[in-house]
Amino acid sequence: MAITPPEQRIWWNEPVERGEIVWIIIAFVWGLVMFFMMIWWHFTGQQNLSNEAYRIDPAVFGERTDAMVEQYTVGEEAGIPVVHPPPGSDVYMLSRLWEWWPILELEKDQSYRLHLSSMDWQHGFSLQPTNINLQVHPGYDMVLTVTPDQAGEFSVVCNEFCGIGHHTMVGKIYVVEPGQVG
Ligand SMILES: [Cu+2]
Repeated sequence: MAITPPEQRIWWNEPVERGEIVWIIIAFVWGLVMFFMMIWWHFTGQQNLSNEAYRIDPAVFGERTDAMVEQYTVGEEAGIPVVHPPPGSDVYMLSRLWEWWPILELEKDQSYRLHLSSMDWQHGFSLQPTNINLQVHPGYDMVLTVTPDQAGEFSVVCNEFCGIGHHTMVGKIYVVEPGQVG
């Protein structure tokens, strides 16, 4: 059994068993396949997003988010503003203990530059029900060019454990038909 010590004290120069060497080769080759598939999936799977990242002072990110919220708020839900920024613009969503702020309302088939950052700790941006997961760090402006192709209500869940209120950290993105507000 594997949990008992080897029979010989000098065990490391014994030949590796055939079965073991076969498994090592299989695992190694599979690891290589998956490595190249990562690049392949990036182009064909539409899952691995091409993000850009820039250094930014959290306070500056907060100011930009505030400016967008001030200009384009169209409603409010449970104290959180619902913002409808113009298509093609830079849109901001910030994370902090324990919320995603604000709620974004985007138009279908329009492109936006979505900026994500954290005001405090590391959070995880998981967009439900799509398979999109991004890490959100304080001090980094994570930028994605997004074109929502499906109308509806999407939830943002924090998937990096960030403390006592982690499980309550949910946000929202609405995708509406072009030209529609609210
Ligand atoms: Cu979090």
